[in-house]
Order: sequence, then C-alpha cells, then structure tokens
Amino acid sequence: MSVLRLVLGDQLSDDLSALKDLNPDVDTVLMAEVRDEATYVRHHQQKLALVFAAMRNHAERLKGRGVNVRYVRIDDADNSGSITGELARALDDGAHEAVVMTECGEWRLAEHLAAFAEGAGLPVEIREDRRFISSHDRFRRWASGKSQLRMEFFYREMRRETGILMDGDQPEGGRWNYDAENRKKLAKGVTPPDRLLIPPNAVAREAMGDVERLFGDHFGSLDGFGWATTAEEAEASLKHFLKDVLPSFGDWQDAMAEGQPWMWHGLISTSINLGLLDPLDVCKRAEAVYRAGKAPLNAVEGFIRQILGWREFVRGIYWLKAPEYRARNFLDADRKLPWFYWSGETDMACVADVVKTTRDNAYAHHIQRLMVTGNLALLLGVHPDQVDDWYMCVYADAYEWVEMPNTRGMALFADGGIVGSKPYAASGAYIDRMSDYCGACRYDVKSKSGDAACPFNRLYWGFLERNRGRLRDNVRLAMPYRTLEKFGEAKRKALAAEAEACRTLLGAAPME
Ligand code: FAD
Ligand code: DLZ
Ligand code: SF4
Repeated sequence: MSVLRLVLGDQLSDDLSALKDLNPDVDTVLMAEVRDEATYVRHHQQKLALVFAAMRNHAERLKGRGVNVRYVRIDDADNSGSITGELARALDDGAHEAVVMTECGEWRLAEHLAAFAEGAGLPVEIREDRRFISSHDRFRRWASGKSQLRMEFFYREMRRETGILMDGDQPEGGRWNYDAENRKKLAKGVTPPDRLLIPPNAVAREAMGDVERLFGDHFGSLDGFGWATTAEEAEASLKHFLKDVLPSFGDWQDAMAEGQPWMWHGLISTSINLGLLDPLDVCKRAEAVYRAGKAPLNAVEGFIRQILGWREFVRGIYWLKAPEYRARNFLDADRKLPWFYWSGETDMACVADVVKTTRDNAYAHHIQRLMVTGNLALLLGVHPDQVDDWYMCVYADAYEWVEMPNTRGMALFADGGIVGSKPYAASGAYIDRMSDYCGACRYDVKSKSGDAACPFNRLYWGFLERNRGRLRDNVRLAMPYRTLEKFGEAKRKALAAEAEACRTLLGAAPME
C-alpha cells in the first residue's frame, strides 16, 4: 500500500512516529512550506529562515536515505498556501491509498488536520508525537483528581520514572531542587563564555534570501542568524554547551547583564522544538556530565528541570486545557501592548536591552522574557491576546504549545493559577538585584513615584490594588496585601493613580 506521510516544519526528527513503518519503495513524504504557517502570526524573520532551512536540510537528509520526498517551496507557483491544501494536491493523482501523520503541536493546525481527515475520503492515521518524555495519557493520569497542578511534583514523578538524577528511590544529593543556589547576580569581573553560534550553511543562506524577499516586513533582523538548521549542527551546539557552559548554568541562571544575550543558557530550544535534538537524550547527557564530575549538581539539576520538568509540564497543560485556555484572562487585563515592545524605543534600560536582543537574535533568555517584558506587561495590564501575539512573533523557538502556558500562564497569571501559584509581579528592586541594567537607566530604581521613578515601582502597588478582589486571598500574596491594607485608603488611591499615570505615560492605552 502506498502511503503519503506528512512531516511538518517542527517534526524534523529521524524517529518521527509518522515515518516508523515507511516503505521507501512506494511511500512519499510530503513537506510543504506554506503561507498559512508563515503568516498566522508574523514570525520573526530568523524563525522563518530557521524553519525553512531546517525543513530543506531535513528533506535532503531523507532523500539521501532513499526516501521519496515531495517538497513544496514557499514560492512554488502552484503552492496552495496551506498544509491541508498541499495534502489535497499531493493526493490528486490518486497514487496514495492512505495518509499517515504525527499529531501536530498546535490546536489551530490540529483542527484543520482533523477536518481534513474527516473529509479526505481515504484512511488518515494521526499518530502520537513520541518525541516528548511524557505522553498525553501519562500527563492526564498525573493531573487527574488533583485540585492543583504544580510543576515541581510532576517533575519529581518524571525524575522517578526516567531515573534521571536519582540515587535509588531518592533524589541525587538528597534534594529535588537546587534553585536556592541558582539565583546569583552576575559577580563583578565574571563574563559569560564565548558562544558557538552556527554560521548559516548554504541552505540557510538561501532560506534567508527567500525570507528577506517574501517576509522582509516581518519583525527582526536576519543579520545575526546563528541557529542550527541540521541535526549535526544542533549536536555541535549541544556538545559545546555541555562541555563549556553547563558547569556554570546554575550559578547565573537568573542573572541578566546589558549586552549579554546568551549568558550561560543552552540556546537549544529552537533545536529541541524543531526535532533536531531529543529532549530525553539532552537530559541524559547533561546527567552524564555531572556523573563524570565535570559539572556541579546545582547546574545540572537546574538545567534538567527546565526540560524534564517545565517543558513537559507546559506541554501537558496546553493539551489538557486547550482550547479554552487560549481565552483565559483572569485579571481582566484590557490594555494595548505599548509600541516600544516592537521599536525598542524606551528609556527603560532593561526593556530596551531585551527588545534589542529579541530583534537582533530572535532570542531572550528566560528571566528576560519573564521578569522584564513579561512582568511589565503583567503590571501594565496588557490584554493576554496582545502579549501572546508578541511572544509568538518575536522568538525563534515560539510554538503555541510552549509559548502560551509560559506567557498567559506563567508571566501574566491570566490562567488564574494553573501554571504558577502566584503572579510573578515584581518591582524594579528585583531587576536591580539580578542585573546591571539600573545603573545606566534614566529612571531611578530607588524612587517610587513621579516621572523620574522606575516604572516597575510606579506600577507595582497599583497592580496589586487594581487586582485586590482577584488576588487578595492568594496565600502567596498575603504579605504584600497586608502591607497594602496598612497603607490605608488614601495612600492606596494615590498608588492606583500613580500606576494609572504610568500606564498612560508608557502608552498602555485601553483597547478599543
Ligand atoms: P535554557 O535556559 O538553556 O533552558 C534549557 C531548555 O529548557 C530550553 O532550551 C527549553 O527547551 C527548556 N525550557 C526552559 N524553560 C522552559 C519553560 N519555561 N518552558 C518550556 N521549556 C523550557 N520556550 C520555548 O521553547 N518557546 C517559547 O515560545 C517560549 N516562550 C516563553 C514565553 C515566556 C513569557 C517565558 C517566560 C518563557 C518562554 N519560554 C519559551 C521558555 C524559555 O524562556 C525558553 O525555553 C528558553 O529561554 C530557551 O532558551 P535556552 O535554550 O537558552 O534555554
Ligand atoms: C512554524 C512553521 C512555519 C513558519 N512554517 C511552516 C511551513 O511552512 N510548513 C510546515 O509544515 N510547518 C511550518 N511551521 C511549523 C508549524 O507551524 C507547526 O508544525 C505547527 O504550528 C504545529 O506546531
Ligand atoms: Fe528597568 Fe527600572 Fe532598572 Fe530602569 S530603573 S533598568 S526601568 S528596573
């Protein structure tokens, strides 16, 4: 039987379930660059070039193994513009008797593919994506009957189940979590290591040209493109990280520094999300570095938790709660995203630096995403749809299944406490503690009111006051709410007015 096998742009793994029983003599693999996927959000130019280049390289890899690949380029004259359109075109000649695919990562496209399967008129098999460590079923079983879903407890189960960083049935070193050791501000005289950025190969250069020509008006610059677009390049990047960077990952995990986009981070989310690296393999290899005595436990545990814990957890939440998760707005946030999120034109040194690295590299590390741009959007009360759209548009690793629980859940608390137990709202003091941004900033991080004061300070108490009815009973916010109560009504009103003035100053206007 001749089978048409669909491989999507983020399904570039050798062991993809859709290819398991492929018969190279009669089957065809369909890969299609399409406008719908390139424009359903206006992805950063580097992300488009990355996806197209990685798809083209993967197609060549499959062809090299004798697989018959039907590859549709973005500017092919007959390109229908959608994945389902390309499936229909590929079936037109009646040569295939069935379609096999791996479930896709986003609800939006999953719905289109389900509708296609319904009306295809031939058998369509949608297989589970086995590139995750926890299956949907496994996550549902864990979540079932729990009133609260906390990443930490899910992560412990994943540790037990995989045996990673376990000493018998106990966590290696006696503790599950070494976070307390991973919150250091960058010490004076310490500079991040040189990083292995991958110079674009010929295929990537061609893809960059296509993107410039067809999507040159999308956000971001292509100049600094340094992403792996083949499994071999991703492997080189991972090897460099494990050897030269991982040992200090923990110490500086939460630190930020002006003009230092990479710090000690892995820079591997793009490759894992595309399928060029396998998450379980990455965890095992990080553990091996620890077992060989080449990296301390706090670094390795901290790194593994991001993948075995957070990455698996947010994926589980997305599929457990979608599609209604995508409409959640627990804090009734109703403001527009200020323009400087795109232009970078702001006197806030921290925000300007994060937007710059985002524009130049399609990357910002976790704390920059969470505690600078995310925290500011939370304090301003920007509508979650606008914030989600920004995060989807600007990062090379953005896919809704991972972006949305991080943005709507972790950063904005728009899910009311599914991903995190409290909002990560913080004043300028946090950014000052974890970075060198404030020294060079026009705003005064010690000052709480007036136009010269740090906007994070001006917004912080007003945020708590505005959301008093929704957040006051959150036990993790008991302390700040006690302080707010002690301020008395007149001061609370003044704080609310201060925050409102700041929202206006920063251009967070009400949505029409
Ligand atoms: P490292 O810091 O080296 O971490 C190692 C790996 O752990 C990452 O490559 C990633 O695969 C995984 N990881 C770390 N934190 C998380 C997390 N919170 N959730 C899921 N996986 C995690 N990550 C994405 O892959 N795509 C997104 O669209 C995305 N959007 C985000 C939006 C917001 C508001 C926030 C706060 C975080 C977001 N993250 C997203 C998570 C995280 O910021 C990135 O995975 C990380 O910065 C990628 O860089 P790295 O490879 O250097 O990560
Ligand atoms: C992200 C992306 C982009 C930009 N372009 C394509 C494409 O042209 N063809 C394709 O098959 N996949 C693309 N992708 C990845 C898909 O958007 C992704 O598979 C879904 O969003 C599910 O995660
Ligand atoms: Fe950011 Fe405020 Fe510090 Fe300026 S003073 S860098 S706005 S935290």
